[in-house]
Amino acid sequence: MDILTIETSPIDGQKPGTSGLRKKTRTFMEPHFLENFVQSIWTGIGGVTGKTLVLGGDGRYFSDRAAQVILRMAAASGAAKVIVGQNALLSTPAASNLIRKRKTDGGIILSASHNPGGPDGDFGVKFNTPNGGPAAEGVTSKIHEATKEISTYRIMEAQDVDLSTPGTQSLGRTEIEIVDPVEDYAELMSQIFDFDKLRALFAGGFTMRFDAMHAVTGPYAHAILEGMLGAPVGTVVNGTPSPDFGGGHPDPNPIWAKTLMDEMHGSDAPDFGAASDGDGDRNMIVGRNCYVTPSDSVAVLAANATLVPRYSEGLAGVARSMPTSRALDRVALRLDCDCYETPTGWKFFGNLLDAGRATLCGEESAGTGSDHVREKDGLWAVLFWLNILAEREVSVADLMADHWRTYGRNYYSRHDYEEVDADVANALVDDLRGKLADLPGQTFAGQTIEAADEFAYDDPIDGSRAEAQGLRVTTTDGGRIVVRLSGTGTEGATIRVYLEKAETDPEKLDRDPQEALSDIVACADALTGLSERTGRKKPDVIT
Ligand code: G16
Repeated sequence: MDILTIETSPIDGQKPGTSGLRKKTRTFMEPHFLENFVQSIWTGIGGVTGKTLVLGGDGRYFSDRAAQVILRMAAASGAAKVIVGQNALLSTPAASNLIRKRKTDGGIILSASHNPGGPDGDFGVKFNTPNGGPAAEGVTSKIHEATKEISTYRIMEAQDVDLSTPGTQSLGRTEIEIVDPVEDYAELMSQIFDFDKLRALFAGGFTMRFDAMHAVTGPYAHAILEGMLGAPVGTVVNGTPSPDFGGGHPDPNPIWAKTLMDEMHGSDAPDFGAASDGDGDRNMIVGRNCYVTPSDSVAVLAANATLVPRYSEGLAGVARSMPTSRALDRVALRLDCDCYETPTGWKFFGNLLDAGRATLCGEESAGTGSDHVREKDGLWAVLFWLNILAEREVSVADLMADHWRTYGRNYYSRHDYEEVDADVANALVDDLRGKLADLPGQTFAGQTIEAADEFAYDDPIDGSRAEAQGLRVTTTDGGRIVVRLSGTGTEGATIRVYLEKAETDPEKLDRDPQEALSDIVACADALTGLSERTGRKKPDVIT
């Protein structure tokens, strides 16, 4: 088979963001766009000659074409082997597991996570390193540098590889192994959790709804929840992956998973509800009339971890991204274990997990995970909750009430302003940055500022430093405001305002979060001038 060397030139805008390169699908479909980036990945990781890679994704529109291109480019550059999920499907945590389990040299995940798919939606390409985690900044910056210097790429001239059936094929001298996407992942879950206990839970009449949002977790949830654990058929809804996620927005939060939220707040609500996103790494947890914020969720998992077989000996440490609420810190204090604060982006947890410093990690953006893989893991979080509920025999609402009584409550919400003019958004952040030093002691909307800074992170393992990771302001009565721009959006800028208020008064633990946070919301607006500058009266998304 011929190997073609195609002339190309650098294309602007190929800088990986919070999680790989995310763009409009149509941008990825432009001539050379995908090929330039993939060749730059090869360059950034020192070539793929003789290497073994994993390839898969969430099945969104264009994944099938992209997978064929990547296989032909891997073969043209001398890869020894590519392990591909059947039909190019692999959830992000399943890909991470395969990369680790098969001791490969890394892998490529095709996904734009929770962003909508389809020709007018979003697409993404992410490289994960041999530890199974998203490439750290040292690697992504080499990839970015390569995109700025590229002049040719290599691709094999060949027919499509049939990815529809597990088995082994060859492409030139490269072996292509097509694997069942679910099998290895399901086995891993059965080693972590008490599956006998979970089977008994469902056999006893426990009811659940899992909304796979027409995304990649459907086959995993069908196989594990309904297959291995005996939950009734119908427990998993929207369980067949579709290239445009059924026309929906596969983001598991109260806005986009509204059908599930309505069901969980209805008169016939199941005992437990959950959802996951496009590529299966995010999760939403909801009990009967009780939505659990992602920040609370990771705190609950940490507090109850020893009930799960894999974590029965306790946790080495825990970690959360900076904007995530400090509910986890309260638990870590009681457990007497370290609690690390990292920048937004799962890649920052990798070193802590590899070094055994942290066992559990979590983010406000609906991500929780542990050292079992190097990605956040939606279905794992759901099984963790089920294991806790099976052991403690309480409802989600009672579990949360007990948690807050024990540890106090961190009221929390994130307000997103999407597709804001980039200049307006940058000016807002720059202006706030400029006045941080003078804020302490000043009062905004009745709230006195205690401290204000811009977050920077010094990685305790490799000593690398990440700067400009979000502006944070605390108030004298336990409030916190964080402002940063999203690194995953594909249109204009998304301003994220993270709002938090600590509460330990037992009489005040049961308030509506937006109401409990109203003073902090007003303070954030007075501080940033957000509503006036953007002309927005309210956020596009509240989580
Ligand atoms: C990615 C990252 C997460 C991050 C999230 C939101 O998740 O892996 O660490 O919290 O994006 O990032 P931002 O606030 O910059 O938009 P995912 O699920 O989108 O891959």
